[in-house]
Amino acid sequence: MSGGATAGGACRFRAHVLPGDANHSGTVTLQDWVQERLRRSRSTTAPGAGPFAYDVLHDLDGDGKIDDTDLNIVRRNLLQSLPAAERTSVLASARALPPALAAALAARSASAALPSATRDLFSAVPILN
Ligand SMILES: [Ca+2]
Repeated sequence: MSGGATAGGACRFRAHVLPGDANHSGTVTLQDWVQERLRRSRSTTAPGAGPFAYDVLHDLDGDGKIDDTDLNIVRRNLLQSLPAAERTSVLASARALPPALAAALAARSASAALPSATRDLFSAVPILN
């Protein structure tokens, strides 16, 4: 909960970014690649119709078209997953834990997870002191 349910409390938000995870499963899989491939050549100006019409979630670079660049984003990140500890901490933060407990869980998650540029950029833990 933003502000920790306290007026003037710190607002902490966490964003998870996994390039290529078009279906938001938490892992970039062959399914993401197939869905990209079936939407190839769709764009905002020629969206097509049906289940494989243009979908902004599959336009991974946001250029308005689904093309080889988007397929390459999936290919480069194939089998990458969000760290399990990150997913756990999202659930924990959604339950509005007391700030001290939330900070302890975040610190434990940060130390237990694999190195992650995404976590470094979007973590609640400062990367610069
Ligand atoms: Ca694109």
